[in-house]
Amino acid sequence: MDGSSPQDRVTHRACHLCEALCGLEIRTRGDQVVGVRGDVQDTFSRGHICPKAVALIDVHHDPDRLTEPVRREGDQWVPIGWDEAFELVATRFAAIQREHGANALGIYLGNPNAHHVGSILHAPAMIRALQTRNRFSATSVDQLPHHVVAYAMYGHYFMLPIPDIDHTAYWLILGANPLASNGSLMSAPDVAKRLKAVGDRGGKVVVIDPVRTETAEVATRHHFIKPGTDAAFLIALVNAVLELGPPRVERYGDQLSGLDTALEAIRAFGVEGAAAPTGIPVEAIRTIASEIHSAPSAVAYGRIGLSTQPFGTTCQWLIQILNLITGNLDRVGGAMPTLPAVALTGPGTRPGGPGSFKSRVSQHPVFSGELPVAAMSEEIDTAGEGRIRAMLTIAGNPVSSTPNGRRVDRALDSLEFMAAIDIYVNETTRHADVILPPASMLSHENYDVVFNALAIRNVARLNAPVFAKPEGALYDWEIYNGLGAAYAKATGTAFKAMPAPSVVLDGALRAGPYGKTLSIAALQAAPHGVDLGALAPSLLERLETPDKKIACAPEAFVADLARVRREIIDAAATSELRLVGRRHLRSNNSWMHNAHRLTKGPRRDQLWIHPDDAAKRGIVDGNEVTLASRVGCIQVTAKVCDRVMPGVVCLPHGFGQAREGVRLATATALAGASYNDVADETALDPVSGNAALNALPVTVSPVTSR
Ligand SMILES: Nc1nc2c(c(=O)[nH]1)N[C@H]1C(S)=C(S)[C@@H](COP(=O)(O)OP(=O)(O)OC[C@H]3O[C@@H](n4cnc5c(=O)[nH]c(N)nc54)[C@H](O)[C@@H]3O)O[C@H]1N2
Ligand SMILES: Nc1nc2c(c(=O)[nH]1)N[C@H]1C(S)=C(S)[C@@H](COP(=O)(O)OP(=O)(O)OC[C@H]3O[C@@H](n4cnc5c(=O)[nH]c(N)nc54)[C@H](O)[C@@H]3O)O[C@H]1N2
Ligand code: SF4
Ligand SMILES: [Mo]
Repeated sequence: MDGSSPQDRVTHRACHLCEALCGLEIRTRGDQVVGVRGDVQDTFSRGHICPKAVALIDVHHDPDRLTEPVRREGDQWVPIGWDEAFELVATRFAAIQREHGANALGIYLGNPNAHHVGSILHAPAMIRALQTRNRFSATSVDQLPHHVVAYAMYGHYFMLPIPDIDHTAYWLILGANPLASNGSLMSAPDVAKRLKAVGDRGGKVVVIDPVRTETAEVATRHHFIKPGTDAAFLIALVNAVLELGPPRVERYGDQLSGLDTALEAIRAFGVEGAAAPTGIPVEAIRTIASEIHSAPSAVAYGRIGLSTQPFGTTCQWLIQILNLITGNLDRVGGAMPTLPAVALTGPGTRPGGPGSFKSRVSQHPVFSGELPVAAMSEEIDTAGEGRIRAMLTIAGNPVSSTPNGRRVDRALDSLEFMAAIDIYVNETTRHADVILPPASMLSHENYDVVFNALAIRNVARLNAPVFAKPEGALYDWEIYNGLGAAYAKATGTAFKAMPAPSVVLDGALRAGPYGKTLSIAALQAAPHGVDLGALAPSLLERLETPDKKIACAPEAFVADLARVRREIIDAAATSELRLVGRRHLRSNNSWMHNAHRLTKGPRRDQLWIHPDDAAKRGIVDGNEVTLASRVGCIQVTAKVCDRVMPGVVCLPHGFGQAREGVRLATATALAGASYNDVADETALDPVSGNAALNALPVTVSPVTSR
């Protein structure tokens, strides 16, 4: 497809776009990328690739991608020098903080930060230097419940047991669609092949989802579940497992605390009572229980559909309990923590944990130094001491990615000053006064600190830059150093610039568990990656709880069962529709719609609605409809189909770039509206503060022509 020529240069490098860690072979001619394909020699991905990686060509060559710092003057963007840009941002931040207090500055970090070594290792120092406690990130519209559960049960927010899908005999998937997303908190190139292999070994894959997803279609079985009722389903399932025999917890010896307390609280619900509101027949739940009970190994895994709903933390806790009582926690074929080359747990790392304060306006919980992003707009638009008056966004698009996007939009517009470290003028950064764009990712050296640590094998890979950094451009970490220094100067504080990522990384590798053999040089000598072996049980010796035991019954989780009873089990049945999300192989959250290669072809922005629900409302396929929630409404196109269960409508997030001032030629021409313009910022999982983007009550009605 790429018409290669002998003069082409080939660089091998892993893709940074999603969590799957695919090795790429990138072909260039001069300063042009002419082809991207899978690196068949990659020790982990063995040539697997998806359409997003090929679209890196579009992103790199995108005429809308910023290549120099810009300052907004009216509706114009004027190029400025780096020193001027740093000084401007630093002096404005400093002045606003002097006038209104240190917390008048807010910071939001988006998802791409987790994929870039120069952000994950280097941003924290600059952020600390900026002295504000008003910090937010995409974590609280994503995986925060996993961290809260890991901290409470295992003593470290990053001690996340990863499903051992290559060895399991039974994979129960709840609220995840790895065939579209390529997996999350489970880095696994080519999930489709690995999922099929479960069946080929005689195992089973069972999917629990309100939508018959691509994953559901290839699974052994799929059960529709009423959105937001998974906590009840998991309680029923745990109880059904306990009916088959005592908990199989011998392997944990005396390293369990609170198991009886947890199980007693769960038993109080029974199987039938808990199953009733889920829409899944009790016999089906008993079947799953006996399959898990008799399988040589099994693992339950829940992602976005479980984390971003009103019971995110309780769902993730119950998944741990289920894996534990079936003896599958910390076992081959079950769920095990990784042992990454750059340690994210253990000595010298930050264990996380609840904050010592609550959010100012709504008293939301703070975890690991971050406030829930659902509270960001109210922290900006609510008057009073401690109100945010200036913002810095770093590789984040909260207008499209966080709840009540229109309120976020208005809040950002009301700021005294905003700066963004970003590559585009998009829905969010259009509100900035200054944008600081890092050089194209293809000119960075990269190492996946986070996703190597979440992979289904222990792997490591250093990714060479494809191009030299263009003259005058800066890497992300150089921007943090520049801004940190300028801020220190403006405030008379101290800032110590960080050395290049390769230096920090080399130290981290040498200090890590494979430090005797792994270093930058060793990784450079292995351009297709290093396999460090299959996951192995290690949780028990690595527990960081004070008593070195698994805490099975954290008080806040057990207490939340009362809410499960009140809001799921005892709730009166309603006929209201519930909105859930979906991803497509050709999307990447909200920011790749300017890539022509991903947006051509059929529309992917429609609202899926069940034929019965459509008929009741007089809606036919292709109709324009109004989707409304407590916070507002959007107009979308209906696609009538039975891939959603009755009572459920399904819409992808990340559309709706067509807003005034956005400079994305391809994206703004697309149809579609933003899911998060109806997502409700007051709907969240109160235990963690994670936004409840899914299972949202909505109404759908035809748009009547006037
Ligand atoms: N309704 C709904 N909402 C959701 C979700 C959902 O399932 N449903 N999913 C949630 C999840 S899981 C996540 S992770 C969040 C993501 O939330 P965000 O991270 O806030 O949003 P993204 O769409 O990933 O936007 C990434 C931003 O980074 C910029 N960017 C891209 N590459 C680079 C780079 O190399 N350097 C810099 N500096 N900037 C770059 C882009 O221009 C864009 O502004 O969205 C969440 N929102
Ligand atoms: N192509 C593509 N890949 C991506 C991304 C992308 O935007 N596009 N984003 C990346 C990111 S940042 C992340 S975090 C991962 C996420 O990866 P996944 O967790 O696999 O996310 P989704 O594909 O959104 O799948 C979520 C599923 O939850 C279901 N669901 C919604 N509500 C409920 C509920 O109440 N109960 C149950 N049981 N299910 C429910 C939805 O129907 C959907 O099928 O994907 C990553 N990979
Ligand atoms: S699956 Fe993910 S890592 Fe692999 S090529 Fe696609 S976007 Fe990149
Ligand atoms: Mo995410």
